[in-house]
Amino acid sequence: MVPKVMIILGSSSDIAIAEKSMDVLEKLEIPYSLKIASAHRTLNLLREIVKQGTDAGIEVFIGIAGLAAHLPGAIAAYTPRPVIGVPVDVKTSGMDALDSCVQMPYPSPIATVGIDRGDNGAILAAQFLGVHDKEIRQKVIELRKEYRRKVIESNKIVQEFEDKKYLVKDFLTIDNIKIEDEAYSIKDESDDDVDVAIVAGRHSDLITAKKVSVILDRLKISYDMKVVCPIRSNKKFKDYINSMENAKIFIGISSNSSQVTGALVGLTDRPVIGVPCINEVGYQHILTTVNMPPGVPVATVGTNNGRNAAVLVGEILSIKDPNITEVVNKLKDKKINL
Ligand code: AIR
Repeated sequence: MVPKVMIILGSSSDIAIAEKSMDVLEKLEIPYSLKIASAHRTLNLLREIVKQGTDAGIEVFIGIAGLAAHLPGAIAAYTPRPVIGVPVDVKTSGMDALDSCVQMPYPSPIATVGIDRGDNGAILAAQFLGVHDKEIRQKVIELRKEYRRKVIESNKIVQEFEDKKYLVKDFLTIDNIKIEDEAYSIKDESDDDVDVAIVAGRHSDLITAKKVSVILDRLKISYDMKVVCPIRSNKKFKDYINSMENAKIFIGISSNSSQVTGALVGLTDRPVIGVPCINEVGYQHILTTVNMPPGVPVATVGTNNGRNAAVLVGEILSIKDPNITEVVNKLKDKKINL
């Protein structure tokens, strides 16, 4: 049997993080492979694993590594399939590994998740597969509901503080709140659907959004684009995301506290790609985009790297599209330039 996902570790010392990925994939009943191959110590082995895996039909790769974590990048060099990077905290709190994964040059994006977030790496892989497979998509939706239920149920802890005399006077208890159901459900497709919805938080982020659209045009992938901020125009933001409910992939572009991607993951079960931007004082916002809690991954690409966000879309869609596979392969081999 050819697994759908291949997890590659830089070392056996990364196994605890890989176990988080395995637990999710077991739960979602997605077959996977687990290999150890270092980009620095065993590059030839890595190349063989990735090439043979791709040829056999692996659809998504997850690279897990610490320190100068060039493993996911090295995987991306040998496959047109999407590569997810999980940076591991070995030294410098994992910041070295994070930058090694996320700050990739065009046209080799790594869909980076938070430091040590093997669970989110696997959920993201399932979301990528779910773009082409309704059964997997439905399983991700159920998993998201489980995370949601856990948060709501955790409010029970408040009742334990019965000796706090001012707290017990609170009129608002979670049991009394009517909670609107999260709008995750699979809708019928129509001819008007676009593949990608691009959301920029403010007009100055359009410089980065434009880079996404130029490459998507060249890859012949349909999209819609909107500038809307979830904090300043909350209703408009929600209405727009709902109107795009059949988009296969969302791209959020923002700086500061990365509220765009944070809000997007709450409103869709689809993969969300995050492009952190540099704000007016020159501070880049990778951490506020990438370090998402378990259950809600954001596939983060490098700062201002709209072009890599578009290539990542191409890679996700390439899973079932030989034409896009051919273009991505040529692009990576420098046989064409988009
Ligand atoms: N690593 C291995 N080859 C290249 C890199 N960056 C990473 C491993 C692990 C860390 O280095 O992914 O997180 C330490 O590896 P080890 O084998 O010395 O424990």
